[in-house]
Amino acid sequence: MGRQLSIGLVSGADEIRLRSYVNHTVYARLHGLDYRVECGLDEGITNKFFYKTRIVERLLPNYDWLVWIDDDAYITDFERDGFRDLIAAAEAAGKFMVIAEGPLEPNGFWSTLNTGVFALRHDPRSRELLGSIGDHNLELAKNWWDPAEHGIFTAGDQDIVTWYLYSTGLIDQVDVVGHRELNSRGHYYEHSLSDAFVMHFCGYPDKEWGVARFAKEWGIGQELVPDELLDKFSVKVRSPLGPVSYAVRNRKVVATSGLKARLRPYYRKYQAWRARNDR
Ligand SMILES: [Mn+2]
Repeated sequence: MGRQLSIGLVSGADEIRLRSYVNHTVYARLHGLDYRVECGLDEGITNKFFYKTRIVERLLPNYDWLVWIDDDAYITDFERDGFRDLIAAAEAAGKFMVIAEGPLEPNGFWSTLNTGVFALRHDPRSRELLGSIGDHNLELAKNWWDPAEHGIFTAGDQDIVTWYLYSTGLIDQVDVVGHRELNSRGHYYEHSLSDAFVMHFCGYPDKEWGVARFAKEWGIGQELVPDELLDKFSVKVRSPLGPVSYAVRNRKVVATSGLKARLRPYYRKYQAWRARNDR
């Protein structure tokens, strides 16, 4: 047996907008991963999705593998050594990336891949992939894109990654896993929080509200961390969105969805716009 792989877990954006870092930190402490939450501000970033790829580019050389997790993605199965297991399988198969299929969303959107959560090997192939992220290639990806084959075009890193992997054939060196293994959605949780590994709050009009609602449904705190783990890792600030603020936010979301029903014809356009602006 060789030495254990060093695995980093990183999240962030251009701002710290959700408390998912509590969820990520607890998971990382429990499973021996080095977790960082990064502010991705940097020179020459032209697209809000590129904060992410710049962070990954900067941190990748520090590890054997680096896992990116969006700030709106929360781990729900704390018992699963999910990242390490997926990475071990990929490493054994000579793959340089692990990423999940983009599952069908309740609004009908889907995509071949979803870059909200992925693992990259510190490897020239990863450098090459990260090097492809830029406005010029976004144009090429857009021209290449066939919605029937690849789903929704989001005008971000996801489309470039999809275009690059499929058009170069590098996809053969990527482990594409089921969404339940790495990057799932709320409506796929039916029996327990272990139905999937990571819950990604895509497409919520108010993500903080979305997390709070999901937590309520599953009888867990807003960090989506079991109480015994909150105790174990000294988490003092818990479920900060109180019942009154939750009710206010809930009323706003309900009002917006009522409006949505009345404006149905325009709403598809708005949804498509929002999908392009959702991280
Ligand atoms: Mn996201």
